[in-house]
Amino acid sequence: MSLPRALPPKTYNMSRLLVAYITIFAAIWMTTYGMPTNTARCPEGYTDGRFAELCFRLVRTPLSYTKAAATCGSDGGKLITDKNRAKHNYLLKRDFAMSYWVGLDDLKEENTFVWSDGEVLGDFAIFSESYPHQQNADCVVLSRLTNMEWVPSDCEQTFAFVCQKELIW
Ligand SMILES: [Ca+2]
Repeated sequence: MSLPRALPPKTYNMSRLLVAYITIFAAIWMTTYGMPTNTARCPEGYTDGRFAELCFRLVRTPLSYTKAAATCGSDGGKLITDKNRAKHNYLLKRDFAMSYWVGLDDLKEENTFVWSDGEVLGDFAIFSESYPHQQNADCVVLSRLTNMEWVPSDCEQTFAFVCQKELIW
């Protein structure tokens, strides 16, 4: 009486062969297409994607706030937000333009500032003290004149602006 073998030698060879095939396939794939994890990309016309999975589009043509917001909206973007210290430091490093609109205004209700994504202004607010808020200044500029602090401005004035959109995964 002979004992049954636990694993026939043929099966072992087959699995080794399979591993070899997969390794070769993966090597060819990565040489051709790069690492498979690197799939995120910015929407057309937008770049970066390094901060909080956001991509940006600088428009140097000065426009009024409403026209700037509409321009961003035309491809599904929104005027850039500046909601916390980390984002603000990032914007300083990017150095987009001399001065530009951010998506923050109190057009609907005086002194209730709302971001371009609908969120009401939180604790992080860096309005420049050298420009006291006036009632007709309903829109906000990141201004080089105040070391890139926020200056409430007449929305009909024209400034460059930055649109933002999320990375595509
Ligand atoms: Ca106002």
